[in-house]
Amino acid sequence: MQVIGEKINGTRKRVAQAIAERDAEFIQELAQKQTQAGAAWLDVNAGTMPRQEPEDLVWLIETIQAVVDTPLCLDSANPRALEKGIAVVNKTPMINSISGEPARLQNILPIVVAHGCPVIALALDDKGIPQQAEDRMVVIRELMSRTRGQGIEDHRVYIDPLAMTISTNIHSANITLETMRLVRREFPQAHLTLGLSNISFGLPARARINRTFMALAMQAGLDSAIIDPLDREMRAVIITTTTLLGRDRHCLNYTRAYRAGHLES
Ligand code: THG
Repeated sequence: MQVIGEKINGTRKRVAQAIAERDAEFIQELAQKQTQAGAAWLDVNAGTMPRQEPEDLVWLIETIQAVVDTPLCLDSANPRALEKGIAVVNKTPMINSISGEPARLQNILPIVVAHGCPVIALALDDKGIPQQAEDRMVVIRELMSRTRGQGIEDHRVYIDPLAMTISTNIHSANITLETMRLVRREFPQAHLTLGLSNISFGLPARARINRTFMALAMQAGLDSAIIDPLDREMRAVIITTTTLLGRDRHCLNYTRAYRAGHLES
């Protein structure tokens, strides 16, 4: 499981405040803690104010890179912000994201190609997020034909079938899981990722829903996720599920994690 740390996100109130006040210490602590907890990537979202976003993203990147060398996942739909961000990164970043929206494909795919970035591809287009798994596959097929057409190998694409909250549609998790199974069959070399915490928006005890959904999603093929790396129980779920799915010979990783104290509450 490649963990993409979700915490540096300008749509979170406390992070928006830190960005506005140029509170480097707060951001740097989030970067260090997520890195120590094993995040392979750090998602960086500067918020959605179009005038501010490019310079805020650049400030976030430089602030983070002053304390960690974890590669970044630039979370923006704004090509200008992505270009400015890519100009200051130390390591090739993941681009979060392209989608089937024509403008986004047209403006962001060339950036991905020019810089050789791994890229997240969202199962949505200008008509929104399809309600049925088969219709999300239609969008995903179009995206894969575009990335392939640009010479991007499938293993550099992280398909995001989209996790929407179950609080407004009780079938939401099922649709996402079904889409993932279809993706796994049709695009076995591509990665699957999710903004997994979206699944629990609007409900109490969100972490419990997120952790249980992780186990289900891993069985459906999830191999990467934008999550809170500081959730120790989530980490235990990931380790245990990996073992249960037969990807841990002799349960070696599980017993090692136990001895390291990762499986204690
Ligand atoms: N797909 C892709 N990128 C994404 C999303 C996606 N980026 C943004 C989002 N969705 C994933 N990131 C988050 C970040 C935070 C939360 C949910 C998704 C969140 N945070 C809570 C809060 O801020 O109150 C609680 C967590 C906390 O406090 O640490 O819910 O779907 N490609």
